[in-house]
Amino acid sequence: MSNAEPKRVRVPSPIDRQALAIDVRRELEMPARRLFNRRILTLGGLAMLSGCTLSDDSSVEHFLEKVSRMNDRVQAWLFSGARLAPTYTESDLTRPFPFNAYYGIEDVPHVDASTYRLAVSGLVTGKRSWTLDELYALPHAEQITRHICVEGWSAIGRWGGTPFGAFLRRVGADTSAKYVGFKCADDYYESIDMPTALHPQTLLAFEYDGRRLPPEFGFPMKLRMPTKLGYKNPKHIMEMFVTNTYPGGYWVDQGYNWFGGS
Ligand SMILES: Nc1nc2c(c(=O)[nH]1)N[C@H]1C(S)=C(S)[C@@H](COP(=O)(O)O)O[C@H]1N2
Ligand SMILES: [Mo]
Repeated sequence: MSNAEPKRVRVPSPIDRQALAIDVRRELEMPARRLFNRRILTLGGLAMLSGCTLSDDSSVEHFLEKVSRMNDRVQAWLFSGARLAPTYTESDLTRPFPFNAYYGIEDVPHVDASTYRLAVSGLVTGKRSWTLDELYALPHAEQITRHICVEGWSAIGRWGGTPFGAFLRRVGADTSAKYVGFKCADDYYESIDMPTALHPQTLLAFEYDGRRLPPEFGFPMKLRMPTKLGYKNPKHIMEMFVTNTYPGGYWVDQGYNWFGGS
């Protein structure tokens, strides 16, 4: 048996393959693709653009990573703080609204409202923690928007809370920093780009459909961003921090695209 056996292309693991499909589909859907020759944006074309050869597992992984990072840059470049996601009316609401998490509904964390404190840290002048009553007293906004999950469903819901950009300014956040990171009451964590954090429709949501956010939808609060896919919207937020160090995210660290625009 010679040791010159050709390297075989191994199929990426299921999560990578899923992430690849999402990213490549998004890449093809991008308006920016018109900048390129349509034909170059095949898998082979993307491999060429990213300077990767798909000859073994680690190069496939490297390729996936590169496509995803290219995708982040294109999405960040196309993102406009002024472009609003579509809004809907009461009659469009999806009932019942679906629950989703990386675990079943019986394992939803139950956060105690009386002892809860939201910790705000990192690049902010007002490092402190907030009680729920203090947060509920902040300016109120509502939205009826569509939540899109990469698992292939979408649903229209109504959320109430406080505009996140105004909250960031109130806590003296350095809005020239790159990221806002979140830690949740389950093992979930996420991070977003500053332009999305400051987008007018980004809401720190305490309510679902006019009532206190129920446990399954993220009590005591979730970040609701109609400009981003479902997995970018953290529920059960316990801590948030402003940073220039890339914090990643629960699904992102398993291969999903970080920008995650919808
Ligand atoms: N803390 C936490 N946040 C989370 C998740 C999770 O598992 N834990 N799942 C994400 C995903 S993939 C989706 S689609 C939405 C689901 O939100 P919903 O239960 O309000 O529909 O929450 C997102 N935020
Ligand atoms: Mo999702």
